[in-house]
Amino acid sequence: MKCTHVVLLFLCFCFSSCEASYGKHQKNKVTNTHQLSSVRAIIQEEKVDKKCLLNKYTRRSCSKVFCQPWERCVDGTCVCKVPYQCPKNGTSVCSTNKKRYPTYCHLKSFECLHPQTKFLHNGTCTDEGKFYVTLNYGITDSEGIVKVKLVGQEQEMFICRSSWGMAEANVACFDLGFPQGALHTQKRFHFSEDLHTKSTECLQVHCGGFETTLAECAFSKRRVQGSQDLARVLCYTPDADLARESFQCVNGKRIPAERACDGVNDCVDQSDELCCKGCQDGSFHCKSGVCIPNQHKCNGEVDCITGEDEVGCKGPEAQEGSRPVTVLSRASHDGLLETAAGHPEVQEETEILTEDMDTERKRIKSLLPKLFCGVRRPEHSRRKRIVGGKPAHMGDFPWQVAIIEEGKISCGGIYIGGCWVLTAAHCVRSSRAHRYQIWSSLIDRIRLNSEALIHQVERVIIHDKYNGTTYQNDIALIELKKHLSQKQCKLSSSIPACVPWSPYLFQPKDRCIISGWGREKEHKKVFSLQWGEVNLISNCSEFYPNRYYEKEMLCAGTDDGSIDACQGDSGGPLTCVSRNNVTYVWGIVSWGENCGKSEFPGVYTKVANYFDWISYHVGRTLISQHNV
Ligand code: 4AZ
Repeated sequence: MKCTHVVLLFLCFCFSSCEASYGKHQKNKVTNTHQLSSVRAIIQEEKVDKKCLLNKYTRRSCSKVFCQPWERCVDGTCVCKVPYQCPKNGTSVCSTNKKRYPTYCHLKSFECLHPQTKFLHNGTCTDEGKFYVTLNYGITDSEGIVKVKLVGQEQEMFICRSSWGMAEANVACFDLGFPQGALHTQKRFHFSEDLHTKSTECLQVHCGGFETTLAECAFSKRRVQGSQDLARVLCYTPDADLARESFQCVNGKRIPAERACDGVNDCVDQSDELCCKGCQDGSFHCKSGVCIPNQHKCNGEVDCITGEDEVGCKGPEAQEGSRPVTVLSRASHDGLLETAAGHPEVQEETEILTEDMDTERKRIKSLLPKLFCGVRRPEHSRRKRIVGGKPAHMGDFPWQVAIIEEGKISCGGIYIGGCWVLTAAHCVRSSRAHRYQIWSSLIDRIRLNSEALIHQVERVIIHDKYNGTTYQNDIALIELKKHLSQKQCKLSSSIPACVPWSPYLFQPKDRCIISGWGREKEHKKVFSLQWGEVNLISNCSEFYPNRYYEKEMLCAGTDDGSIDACQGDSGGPLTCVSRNNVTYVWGIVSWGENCGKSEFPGVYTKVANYFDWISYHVGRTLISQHNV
């Protein structure tokens, strides 16, 4: 195992040095092409998660990425919002059909539904507003040096090469009618020298990667710096000859294999960055298997659905912005600076010509309603203790509830907001709804604490595919009765746990917490709420052959089996905390062979698999954390 890594590291090193010395040693490169492509194939093999690829995830798969603010997540896919669902704040923008929209979000949501209508410029529409992109001096229609005519500028202008990356090239090609974007950003062309001498200025451009026209990207003007300073592009056509190992994007585009999992959205649909076991240099690996560019780390916007790209950041002054004009981060000996796109750039005055719609997109995002869940009150943040069945204190598990039947705690449950409690189907029966009481904010069932509240049950909803023999779909919802003359349920000391919307939020080996009033190992009765830390376990069918259903269940336990759920804990929570400190109900205590045996870990209902079922019953707005 170690040996393979050493070999691979060496190959990686060789691969990047070969790339870096392109031009200087082109002959060597040609002779080694075959060798190099097999190296790339090995690297590619290691990086990409093939099983994940079968799901055909794209930038619209909200179990992998966040939707845009003009989209909402429905059944795992980002779908267009209708314009009235956009925040009202903002200034008007003009579209290509010369219509004015109250905000950028309104226009983007309209465009999402009617793709022929695109952004033209900020402000109200004027007659002289014209924007277009052209390719020049290329041999075919799909390649050339990029020229742009901006709204409010009289002349067409070249784009500076230093600001030109795959994000910008993809948008330009898309704008030009190549739906699969660009293949290359720096293709060499032969053109006459006087081309440069004529143009003394070029346009710096920066796109966020979500745009459908270059008009949405930020433009500034600066002096041309040399003969190679103009941006060129080769747009992708289906007959593009890659002549080497390729990665097949979900949209059908083929990209060189080594460009998968490098943080750059080469595919346009992002499918090359969503199923990665690791990421190449220059990019950051989200726990959810997504590669994002390093510049997106600590930029003030959460990119990883698991939140870790904005954790441990040093504050605004240390944040790397996203516009090349401001992201002059690495000075080198010759006075050149490296930009976000990795191109050297001379620091000099630039004149900003168009607004940055990426900043506007972020601002719109910040205006969207936020769901409150999974965050304890600060005074109740649980003190860290050693692993073991430990007594809980008031406020430690504000989502934990007890189901009382005939005066005894029969099961646990999880408060998820509104009047709703989640539990295991095997804990309850619809016909017995009137017999249950739900106790919230309870710690000790003998010595009652003042915060404890008793709720009657309005109805019980059992999953229609619950199987009492196999314990498949062991999930149920309990709706609490509202107090007379009140429209809402009052669970004053309770806080809802968040319902996970994606199966990629937590992974095997992650540490999570179980809690309940269930029995101890020797079947000793327990009176006060207990908790313990367990690890998520993969390949659980090894422990339970023919009884474990991967899609619907998950396993958790400790190596020695010392921490486990037991009789009476059923229906209660297995909660996991994301890197940005949000608590999710990842599992519901369901079953297991005995208690506390390392060879038989506890089995839990995989809540993420039931997000749509839960939201169907409780309402999307109650549990959706993002873009309702
Ligand atoms: C039960 O009987 C039960 N060790 C719950 C969890 C486990 C075993 C039994 C897992 O409710």
